[in-house]
Amino acid sequence: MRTQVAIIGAGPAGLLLGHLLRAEGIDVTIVERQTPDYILGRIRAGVLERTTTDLMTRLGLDERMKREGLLHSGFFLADGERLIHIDIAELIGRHVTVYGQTELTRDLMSAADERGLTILYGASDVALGDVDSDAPFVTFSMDGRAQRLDCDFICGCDGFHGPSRQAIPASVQRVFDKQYPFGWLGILADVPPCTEELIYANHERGFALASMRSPTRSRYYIQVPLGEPVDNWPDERLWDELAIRLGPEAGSRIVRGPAIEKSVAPLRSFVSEPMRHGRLFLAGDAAHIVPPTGAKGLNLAASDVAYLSEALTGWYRRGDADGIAGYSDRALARVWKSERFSWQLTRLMHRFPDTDAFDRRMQVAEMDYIAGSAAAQTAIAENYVGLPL
Ligand code: RFL
Ligand code: PHB
Repeated sequence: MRTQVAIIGAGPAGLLLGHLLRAEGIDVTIVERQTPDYILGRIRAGVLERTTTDLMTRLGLDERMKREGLLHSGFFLADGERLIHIDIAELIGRHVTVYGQTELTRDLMSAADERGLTILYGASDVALGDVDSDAPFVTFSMDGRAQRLDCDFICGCDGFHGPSRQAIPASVQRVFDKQYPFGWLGILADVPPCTEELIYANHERGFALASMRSPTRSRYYIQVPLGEPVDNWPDERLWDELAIRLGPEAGSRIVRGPAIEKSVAPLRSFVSEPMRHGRLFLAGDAAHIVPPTGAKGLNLAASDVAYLSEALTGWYRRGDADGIAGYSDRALARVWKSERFSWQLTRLMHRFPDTDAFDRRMQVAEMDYIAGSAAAQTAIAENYVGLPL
């Protein structure tokens, strides 16, 4: 088999990139390990930046997102009894859109056939070959048969655990890794949300987040120790804990219901540099992870592929190699700013096992500052809606 651009991974990064390249007439094949149902069963991101929704608009795939997505003009930071409103629309003049990653992925998957985007699901043993030559290739097995896909470029959009990052020699790779001593236990339930806007709460028992997917579907998270078994949290115990951590006002408005999904995700900050090696590019979680506190992971995947599609289009349209050469630096500049924001918000909103009296006073002082400073609120809002591309 032959294609111009081989993409590994049909998550948001791979699917968005595939569509952006197809829109420029570039031939693309995506090789994905899982089945479509498995991918659509992963409950992840909920908040989309304007940069991400603009890409869906550019692709003409925003019809359902515009109809069903919830435009949010602000969110709350809670600290004990205090609620600080970050009015992003007032401060920055932009909104974010609450639309699940699952829905975005579904829209991109459904449009693949009509746009000529080939996706090979169920590929096992995916491996990358000759990435630093002019003739890279991808091998895999499908239906028990060995396959080889020759291409001009490989885009590694295969998430944190995929093979693409490993294809970059350790001698040229620099890894930055920070693991947090806690995870988020998430619950999805078909009940109305307790709040119209998201609430990020720093409570003495640990962080909690009230989020949603629609007016009838809620998504909540609580901070739990690393390695906490989900079975320790039967639904009722989790609802009780959320009611405490979200504070009396929001807590009393919680509507309880059976969990549709419940899982624990560890928190991590991670960057692998560079994001290009020869004819291999990394994008999204394959290259970097942010803790979910800033709602940046999916949005960073989207900005990476916006840059990457521009670089590859320049190559195919004009023979311009500058975009390709500059991709890694350009993407990393934005990645590190999102890493900073996600790390800072994580530190501010969580109770760490070693938080001492001084650290706690620092959190309170920072909350005081944010509560009383339009400049501080603007800085948070500017990052939350997404820095410009
Ligand atoms: P993905 O989504 O992991 O997709 C990678 C794809 O590659 C496939 N793959 C392989 N294919 C072939 N061969 C192999 N060997 C392969 N290995 C893997 C996988 O099957 C998969 O289909 O990475 P991508 O596309 O870079 O997208 C990244 C986002 O998924 C991620 O950053 C976000 O979900 C992070 N995130 C959030 N991001 C936001 O922007 N806003 C949010 O509100 C937000 N909330 C969250 C989140 C992530 C969470 N978890 C569970 C980590 C909340 C949570 C709880
Ligand atoms: C979610 O709804 O899943 C969500 C929202 C905001 C975050 C993280 C996750 O910061």
